[in-house]
Amino acid sequence: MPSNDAVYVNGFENRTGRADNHITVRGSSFLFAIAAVMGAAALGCIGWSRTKPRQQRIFFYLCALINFFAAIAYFTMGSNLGWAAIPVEFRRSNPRVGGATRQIFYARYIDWFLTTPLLLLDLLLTCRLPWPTILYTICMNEIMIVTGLVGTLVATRYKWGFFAFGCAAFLVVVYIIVAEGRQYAKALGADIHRTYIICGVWTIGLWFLYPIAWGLGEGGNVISSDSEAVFYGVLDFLAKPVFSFLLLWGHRHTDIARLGLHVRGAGETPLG
Ligand code: RET
Repeated sequence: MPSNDAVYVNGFENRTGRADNHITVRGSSFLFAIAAVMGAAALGCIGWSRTKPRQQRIFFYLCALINFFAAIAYFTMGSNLGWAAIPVEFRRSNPRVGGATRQIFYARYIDWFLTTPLLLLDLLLTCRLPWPTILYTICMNEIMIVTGLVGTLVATRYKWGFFAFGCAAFLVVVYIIVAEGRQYAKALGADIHRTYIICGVWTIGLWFLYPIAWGLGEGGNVISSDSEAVFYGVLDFLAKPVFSFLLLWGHRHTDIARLGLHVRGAGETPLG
């Protein structure tokens, strides 16, 4: 419960202050459930990695890290932590929110800041783009996340300026996945090409829904922060555990040496 007088219901401040309108941790069991799924997915990736020699495990480790970070983020949010009450200037559908505040989960941006570069690494190493392109894409991605976070925390309509910068950076990421990555993947043969296309289409399709969720939630204040949490929760489930499965399944026969990702060649280290 925040220490000031404000009363929050479903993430919206209720200024009537009625006794039944206390802060709820409603939604937390949903968030804990996602945390558990993410944790299980991380363990699954680690377990699966043990079927491969160490030199062949890069994609498994990346996917395990992605899901582990997310498990911690969802545990944080399920515990009703990692959020702040931000004043809202914008309001669309909910007349109660005039001059009020909104529950903003900044914890998810810490998660995204750490996990979206790893997701991109998964994808861009699959098509084996050159490192300068990978670095450039990841930095554009970080601009997208940070401007999204700043936009979320800004109370005035200038938040949409930050959103616009984030969208511009996002379009660069999309361009590299769609145009450059596809060409490189094609050159790596049918198996890797198929894996790249499946995971690339999955990624692009899902990632476009995040700015929509942002516009309806933290940006436009059209949906409550509970609905927003469900929206992002479903997206994160599809973009992390399901993506991990699709990618690792696609790579089940890939020899990492073909991607130039081995250090000394598979099986050549003293410990295998
Ligand atoms: C923001 C707002 C600023 C503009 C854009 C956004 C896009 C965010 C995306 C997030 C993807 C997150 C994933 C999480 C992992 O599961 C920051 C919402 C374009 C694409 C995939």
